[in-house]
Amino acid sequence: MQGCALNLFAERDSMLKRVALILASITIAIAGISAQTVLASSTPRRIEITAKRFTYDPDVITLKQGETVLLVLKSDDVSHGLRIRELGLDLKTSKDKPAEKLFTPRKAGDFVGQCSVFCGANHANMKITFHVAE
Ligand SMILES: [Cu+2]
Repeated sequence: MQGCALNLFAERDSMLKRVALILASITIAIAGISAQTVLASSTPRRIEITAKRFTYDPDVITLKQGETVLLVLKSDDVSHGLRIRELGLDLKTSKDKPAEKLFTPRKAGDFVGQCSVFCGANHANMKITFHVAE
């Protein structure tokens, strides 16, 4: 009789341990997922654009509406800008001073950006397209 009670106690004890183990695993899994979420939202995709008389490289950028990205505009020669009025974007850069800006497109569509700092004869034709997907 006493042996039976001990056995029951041991069984209950091992079940409690199993439950505790499962709960611990779930907690770790949830913590992992939220850590990933925090990491994903705190490190936006970095997009580097190099401006050079009279082009941008790349000259087509694909973004997602509502997704924040870090735009980095560099220049290989003189001062340049990048302005897209419809998206409220205006960056300016000079040769040794890249411009960095967190940017979240709020509208979907194709938007043509233009250099906003006079940089020479073909300045008016210095264009870039932002393709913002829904
Ligand atoms: Cu220009």
